[in-house]
Amino acid sequence: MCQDASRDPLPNPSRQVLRDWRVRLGWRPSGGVAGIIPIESRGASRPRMRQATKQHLSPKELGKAVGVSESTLKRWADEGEIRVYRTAGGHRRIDLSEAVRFIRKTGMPVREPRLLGLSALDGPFDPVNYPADAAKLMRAALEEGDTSRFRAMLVSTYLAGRSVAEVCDGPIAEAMHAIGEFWQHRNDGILIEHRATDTCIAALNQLRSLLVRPDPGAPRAIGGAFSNDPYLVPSLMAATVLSSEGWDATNLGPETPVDVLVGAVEQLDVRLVWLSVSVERKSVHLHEDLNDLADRLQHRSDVSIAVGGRVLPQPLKIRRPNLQEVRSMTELVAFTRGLRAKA
Ligand code: B12
Repeated sequence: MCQDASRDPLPNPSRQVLRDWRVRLGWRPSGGVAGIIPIESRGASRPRMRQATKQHLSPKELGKAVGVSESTLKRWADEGEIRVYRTAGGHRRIDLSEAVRFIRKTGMPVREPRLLGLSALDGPFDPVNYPADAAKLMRAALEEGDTSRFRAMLVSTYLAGRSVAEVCDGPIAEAMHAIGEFWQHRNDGILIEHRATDTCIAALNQLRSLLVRPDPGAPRAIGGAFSNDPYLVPSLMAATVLSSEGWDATNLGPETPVDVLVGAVEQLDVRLVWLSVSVERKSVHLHEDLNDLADRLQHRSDVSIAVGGRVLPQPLKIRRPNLQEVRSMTELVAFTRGLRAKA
């Protein structure tokens, strides 16, 4: 059954496989779900120490973590279900990102997260029954500035088979939008929104580090926000979403002038430029920048520009063949899958 499951060509685990695995392994929701975060010493008397996240695992470690024997794991490796490499001494090793891919594909719950260099997610968060209260619990973690918990929630949701785009458009955006109201009626509102931004960045970067590295021939994407736009999270989300789709994505972040974007396209042989627009400017300035960028990239018929953002005028008043409006991370995925299908 396991081997059939892991041959499933679909990127996400089927519900049935997940259920079967839960029954087989006697998993209980309260048993802890993995969130890939660096192990932190949590004991009251111990200092809080942060260790590097494990980058590779032995078959024994991964087997124990997901509740199968080392020999089963080795067999799966030998059958090509999970990619391994060999150390100089001939021992099998598995990249953490490959372990994550495998866990997502098979839908196996992680029983011993600490063996993967993860910490268990305690408390009532069930990434499988998402989105029942994911938004509420993620919002609480963001509001409290509980970075460890938020990272664990985000990663466990991803491990349970959710797409990065759906989590970004759903619970994270909802939580940040709700937190955005605080400054109007709470003295600590601005503190909370700054802290929540930092927490989101930490969690998204953590997730990015777990994604399978792009193939050497993967198409490149770069993006950010124009000058005078300080918003960090939306562009980082776009980079994470594109990475999860197999793009080699570089986030240039906020305050990126058109010149820099154009230079990067040439230097890095880019196929896609994304832009996030979060600050209301006179629409004439936004249109000037977009026109300028579209003009300067016009000679590159293989380069597309995808523009989105909370305050992007709707509809956008300019129409250019190389410019595409994308209103959400989910739309970005659809658009870029189309691009890759055409290439
Ligand atoms: C954090 C924050 C800040 C931080 C930003 C820190 C940083 N460096 O990133 C700081 C402190 C700088 C800040 C400042 C201000 N802020 Co502010 N801020 C926010 C807050 C809480 C979160 C922003 C965020 O990260 N959201 C999360 C992202 C993921 O959501 P999103 O942008 O909607 O993105 C989604 C989609 O739009 C889309 N998308 C976005 N970009 C792209 C790009 C592509 C390519 C694609 C495909 C999709 C896409 O996908 C995302 C996921 O679904 C928002 C609340 C909100 N509603 O977002 C307020 C908010 C934007 N701020 C607001 C205000 C008023 C201000 C200030 C004027 C005063 C203040 N509160 O401090 C200043 C002005 C700053 C400026 N220069 O203009 C208002 C704006 C109101 C309005 N009229 O538009 C908001 C809405 C809060 C509110 N409800 O009042 N802010």
